[in-house]
Amino acid sequence: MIREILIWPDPLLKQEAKPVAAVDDDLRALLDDMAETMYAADGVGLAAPQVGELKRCLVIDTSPRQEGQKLLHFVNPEIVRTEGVTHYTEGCLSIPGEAEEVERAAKVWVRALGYDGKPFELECEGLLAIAVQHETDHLSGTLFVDHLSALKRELIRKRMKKLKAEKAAERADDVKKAPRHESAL
Ligand code: GNR
Ligand code: NI
Repeated sequence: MIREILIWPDPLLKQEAKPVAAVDDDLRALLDDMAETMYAADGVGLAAPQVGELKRCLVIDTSPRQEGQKLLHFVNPEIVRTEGVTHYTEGCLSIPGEAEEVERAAKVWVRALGYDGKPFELECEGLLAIAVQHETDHLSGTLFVDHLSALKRELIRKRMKKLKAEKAAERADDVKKAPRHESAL
C-alpha cells in the first residue's frame, strides 16, 4: 500500500523515532509499504517517520543511479564509523522541489537488522553513503534543511507552507467535486 508522505514542516518529522522491538510481520508490512511508497515517488530512500511512523527503520534503493545496488532494509540502523568528507546536492521527498548542497561523510559503515531480523554490517560509498546519512538523520528528526543556513531554511519553509496550503485547497476542491455518498443525499 502506498502511504502519504508527510511534507515538512510537520511536527512528526521533528521527533526522535523509537527503536523497533521485533522484526515481525507487522514491521515487514510497514517496510513493504515504505518501499512501494519510495518507488511510486521516484525516491532512493525513505524513513518511517516520513509516512508518520516513529519507528527506527528505513528503506534505500540507489540502483537507479548506482551500479550493483538493490533494495536494502535497515531496522535500528547505527552508523558505527565514518571516513572522509564529501558534498552532495540533496533532495527530500518531504521537501518536494528543493535541492541544496550538504556536507556529509564520504564513506560510512552501518550496522542494522535486515528484513529477516538478522544483524548485518555494510560499508557504504557514493550515493548509498549519502542516503544512509540522510535517512538516519530522519530517525532523529533532522532533515537536510537543518544542515543549511537559517536564511535558506526559512526561505524553503515559506515555499513549503505555500505548497501545503495549495495541496489542502486542492483537496477541499476534490471533496466538493466528488459525487455525494448515498447517505449524504
Ligand atoms: O529520493 C531521494 N533522493 C536523494 C538525493 C540526494 C540525497 C538524498 C536523497 S534521499 C531522497 C528520498 C528521501 O527524502 N529520503 O528521506
Ligand atoms: Ni528525506
